Amino acid sequence: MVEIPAEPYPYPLAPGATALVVIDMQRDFVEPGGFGAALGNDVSRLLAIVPVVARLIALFREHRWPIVHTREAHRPDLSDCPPAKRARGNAPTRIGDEGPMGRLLVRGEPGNQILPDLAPEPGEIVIDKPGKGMFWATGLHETLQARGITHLVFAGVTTEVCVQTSMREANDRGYECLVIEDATESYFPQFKAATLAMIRAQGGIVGWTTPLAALEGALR
Ligand code: TIU
Repeated sequence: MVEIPAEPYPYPLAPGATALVVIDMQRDFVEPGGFGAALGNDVSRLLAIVPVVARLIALFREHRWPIVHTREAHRPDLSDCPPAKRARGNAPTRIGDEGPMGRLLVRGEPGNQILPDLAPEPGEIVIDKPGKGMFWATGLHETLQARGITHLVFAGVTTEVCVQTSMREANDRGYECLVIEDATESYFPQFKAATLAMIRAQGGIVGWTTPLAALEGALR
């Protein structure tokens, strides 16, 4: 175990059994004209974490530890998109509709691609998930179990939606979870702060939080 300075107490990272999970760093959420913008959000805040997430990915590649990249993505026929999800918000442009970066939140479309600066490398795990959480209808738990992964380090967007949902799902499946504070972002700064606070409250009821510099310092 390597002790990582974290809140609410040091995180016991298990070398060889730890994977990085980068949640939904796709154009749909970070660039104008995507799904995030269609929901009425100012997407510009999210771009700022890209260099930090890139540093975190580099750290895991340096150690040759597994990296999982997720995308929120639906099949082109939308058979994996519940009608309620598509209808929610009553937005003029919805999941599956044509936008400036192709069909919103649909697999293979330009907007559904991970940002070039954070692109997966061969051998890394890429998961298309139809929900907010990374375990729903993806088979990811079995993939991680087959590799002996017990610890997950989280990054990506948005903190209180797909990151938090995935981290809570992972916690219920027995994974020890650490979220990197400056490698995640929300359209709403107050939601990010509240999410990090509730994750580490009550003795780390969902997991731990720490800045990237603390992880780098402990691992290098
Ligand atoms: N809307 C919002 O904040 N997030 C999402 O819809 N998906 C993810 O968080 N990836």
